[in-house]
Amino acid sequence: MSKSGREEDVRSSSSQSMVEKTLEVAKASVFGERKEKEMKKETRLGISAKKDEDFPSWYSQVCRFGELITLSDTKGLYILEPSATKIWNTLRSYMDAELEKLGGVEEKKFPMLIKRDSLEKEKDHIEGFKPEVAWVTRAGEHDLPTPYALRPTSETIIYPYFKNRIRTHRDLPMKVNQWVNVVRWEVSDPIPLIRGREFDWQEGHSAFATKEEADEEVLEVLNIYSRVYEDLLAVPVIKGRKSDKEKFAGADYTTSVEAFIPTTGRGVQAATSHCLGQNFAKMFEIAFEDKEVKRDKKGKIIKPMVWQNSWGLSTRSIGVMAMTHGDEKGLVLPPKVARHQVVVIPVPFKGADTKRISQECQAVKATLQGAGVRVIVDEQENYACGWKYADWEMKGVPLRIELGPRDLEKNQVRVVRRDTGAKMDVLRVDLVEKVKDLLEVIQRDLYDVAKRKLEECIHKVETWDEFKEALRLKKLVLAPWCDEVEVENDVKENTKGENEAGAKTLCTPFDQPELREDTLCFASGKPAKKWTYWGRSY
Ligand code: 87F
Repeated sequence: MSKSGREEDVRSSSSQSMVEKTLEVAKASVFGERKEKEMKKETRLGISAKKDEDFPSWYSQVCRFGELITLSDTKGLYILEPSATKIWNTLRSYMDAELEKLGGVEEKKFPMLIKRDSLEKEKDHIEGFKPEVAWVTRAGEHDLPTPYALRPTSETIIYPYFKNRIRTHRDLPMKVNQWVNVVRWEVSDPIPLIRGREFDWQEGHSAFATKEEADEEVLEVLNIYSRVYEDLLAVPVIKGRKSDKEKFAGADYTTSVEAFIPTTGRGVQAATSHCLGQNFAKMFEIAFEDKEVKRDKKGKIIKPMVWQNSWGLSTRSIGVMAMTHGDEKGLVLPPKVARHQVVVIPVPFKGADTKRISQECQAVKATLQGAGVRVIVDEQENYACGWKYADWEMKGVPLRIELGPRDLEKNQVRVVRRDTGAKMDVLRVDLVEKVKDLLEVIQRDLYDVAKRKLEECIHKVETWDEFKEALRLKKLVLAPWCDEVEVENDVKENTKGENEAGAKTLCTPFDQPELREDTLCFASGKPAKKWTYWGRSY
């Protein structure tokens, strides 16, 4: 019997194929930032790093061998492979439909180059981000008369457009969304999909006549983000509000969905929805003539400023998904976003009617495809079945169907779940129903398992000692806080590790546990105002 307990496969794994694959890795690595030593022990044969021993290497291998990304010749720039683009396109379609329901959101596309003067017009919010801005300074042989920034975000190109387009209350609300790539020249070590120098995102920007409308939209969009994570990526998130220290500098307040990676004990900001108040409206002079025209003493029409929001979700979401569900064998894809939901693998052995097996595999494919399942058959002849099983497991395909001579005899197939490894024989007549059912079960189970792990990680503490201990245990710490920035700074300083940044506030969850009146801040001893999540973060 083979390792999988199935009929023996006569085609031994060809040594040529292994060499080929190893070479592939070597080639790919030339274009990467990885150290040579690291490269040597790594082959394409499997994930060699352990999730709970060396998470960074494990994660990098999962992203590359799972074929989400390929490294390019520049640090922090990645090639998105079909598995990742499929996920991104799925999120995009879902978001577009949700934004359509929200109403009035127009998809547009703004230029990717921003004149220096435009970018710097608005100094306050850009100040802290300046080191990350990348510039285009030459065209051909000549220096450009003015440098252009590669957009790191598009406020400075969209808000001048808002100023021109918004004249009266009839032009409001104005809501635009664009799906584009942005460049932020990070100096810290890149992490595939989580922190790179270029990434894809959608950025939404809206303007309203009233603060109430803006406030309402902030939460509506946050709820869409939460559903993208929970319903599509099967990743549980926490909705809440950022502290004043952690909010976007240009915003009145920032809300976010936060995810947590139990293995590393780090939080990760999964998407943000900002209420910008009238901050940008004042800077960019975005004002409108109201329904009831009011005039000043000199008879001049008073034009109120608009109320603005902005919101963004990026390809970081794919990285959070990979970190959440991936295991020792590689990537685990939730069925709703998987490019291939099912892989069919022929399992012939000596003397078997390989042609018939192949035909049946194609028939299974056709049946499932007809039922709307995304399915592929792996008929490569130079790889053994066992090798193929491991390869598709690495790529995270939710279900594997094995089909050999004994299955043919019994009119059945062997179905194997990627997430649990559970195997079952399914009669061909029941196949469509069973596969569809299993895909739904896997989607739900991935979420439930991740949700349970997240809940197990949450530690509610009330004292500094408890806080330190919870942090040491890599927990997501929920603590009563006085809401003072000095305390946040102190906590960060006092939790700095040798090689790791200190803990910070992740968010103040909307879902607040009861706060007894006499509850004190875990760090300052002053009266606590709220329960807030703290942790190290990405
Ligand atoms: C990096 C360089 C320059 C983040 C930057 O979150 C500017 C920035 O403004 C910058 N990194 N930000 C904040 C982005 C805020 C906001 N923009 C629209 C979003 C959602 C989409």
